[in-house]
This record gives sequence, C-alpha cells and structure tokens, in this order.
Amino acid sequence: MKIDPPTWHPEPKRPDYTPPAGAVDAHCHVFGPGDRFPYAPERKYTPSDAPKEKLFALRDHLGLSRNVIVQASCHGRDNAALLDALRNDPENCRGIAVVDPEISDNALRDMDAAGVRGIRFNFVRRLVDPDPQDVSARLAARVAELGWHVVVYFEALDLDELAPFLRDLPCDVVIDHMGRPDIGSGVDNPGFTSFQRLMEQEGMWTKVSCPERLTTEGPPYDDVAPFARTLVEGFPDKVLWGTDWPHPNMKSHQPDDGLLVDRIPVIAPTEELRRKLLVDNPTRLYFS
Ligand code: 0GY
Repeated sequence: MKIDPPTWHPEPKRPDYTPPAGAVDAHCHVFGPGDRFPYAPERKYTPSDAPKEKLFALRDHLGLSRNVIVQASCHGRDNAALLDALRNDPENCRGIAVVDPEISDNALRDMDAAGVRGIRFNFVRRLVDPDPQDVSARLAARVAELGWHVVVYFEALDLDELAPFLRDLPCDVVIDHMGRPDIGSGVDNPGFTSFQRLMEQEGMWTKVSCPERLTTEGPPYDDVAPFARTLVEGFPDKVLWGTDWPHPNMKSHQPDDGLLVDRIPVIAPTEELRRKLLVDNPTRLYFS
C-alpha cells in the first residue's frame, strides 16, 4: 500500500493564545514507527510514521500539558504503539483502545493499568468494516465495569440509525468531531439539531475538534466555529477539545496545530468555558 505523505504541518506556529495549566489534547494519535509497530493488514490507509516523540514535542510547543491518545484504524486492534506511548508518560497520557470483542478480562485489566480509559467504536465505513451493534453493546457492558467509556466516530448521515444504540450504552459516550455535522447547511440544519438533542442525554459528551476536516472554506475555519461554539455554550461540562494530530487522511492541506490552538478563544469565548473545555472536563473524565 502506498504510504501517505506527512499529513501534519512541518512547522506549526507557536500559538498566540496560551492554554491554561493542565490543558489536555483529548484527541490525537500515534502512528508507528511501522518497523516497530506494524500497521494493520486490514487498514484502509498507510500513514507516514508519527511516533510518540513527535506528539510529545508538539504538546510542549503548543503549551498543552496532557494527551488522550486515540487508537486509529490504521493500527486496527493492535494497540501496541498506543500502549508504548502511554507507558512512556503515564502521568500525562491516557488512551482509548480498539479491541477484539473476544478480548480477555486480563488483557483489559493490563490496558487499564497502562492508562486506557475507554474503547472506540468506529462506524465510518471508508475507514473500517464496523462490528454489529449487538457485539459492540456486549463489549461496552464489559468495559463499563472497569469504569471506562466508549468513544464513537460516525458521519452525520448515520446519526439517526445509531442514536438508539448510543442512548442505550451503559456508560458515558464521547462523540468524535461533533458528530461530523454538515457545515455547508448551517448551524440550524436538522441533523445538527438532532445531534444536540442526543447531547442532552446524561453521559453524552462530544469533542469540538477537527475543523480542518469539516470545513468547506479552509483555514482559519470560520465556517466551523459556530458549530463548536454552540456546543461549548450549550454543553459546557460535556465538551472536550483536541488537535487530531497527525491528522490522518487529510488531503486538502496540512493543518497548522498552532492555528487550531488559536481558534480556542473563538469557540470558547470566556475564560470559564475555556477552563472547562481544556482542563476541568478532560481531567474529570480521564485523570481522576
Ligand atoms: C480522526 C479521523 C480520521 C481517521 C481515524 O481511526 C482513524 O483512522 O479516526 C478520519 O480519517 O476521519 O479522528 O483522526
């Protein structure tokens, strides 16, 4: 499989906005290096290596304190690269794994000790062949016993079909990238209204991340900001923020992570909202 060229900006700016102490990048990935942590045979893309050292250097450069590293589809259900990163900085890193439904209790407990706090269900068909919902529901019940939660990734068009499944999960649910709203049809579009209705349920969270992927205009992503701001203001205690570094699959441009940090005051216009988004909420979910 052809290796994608680097999808991240080679020299992100140093942000003008300074995040508060303890700020968490709650959505980022590590890729490889492939000679040590091979990519999954069933992967739909092969990224350039983006190892933990690069992620940690970026965290320092951006003025962030902690990372939640999310297993991406190119590593399938082999969480070795993720676990290696977590064990390298246990104080400041937590992880979201993707696991085989038949995984043993012991393997789950080992992951818990390494800092894993949830599993990801990916329903984006260009990335994976999703498991049946009943299989995923059984797995969610098992990890709920560890106090873990579920992270879900889906496209806005799949929301209606997935909502009953998500509502019934026996644990907190964190929805990636605002449920990938259709930015072109405006913040009042029915899909985004349904999404906010789902968010009203206790235990539903979302990441106000990925403007670079959702935008129809490009940087500085002014078209995406009203969606993120609506969620930050409407659900201030249930929103998380992340860079999505190293931006897998991005083809239109290499996002500047410094710019993504500079957009935080636009989507979270008060200091209190920013503290909740960057520190209080992710600390409650991942570090306490
Ligand atoms: C993201 C987005 C993408 C990729 C993955 O697991 C993945 O491969 O999540 C994407 O291509 O939209 O969250 O990083």
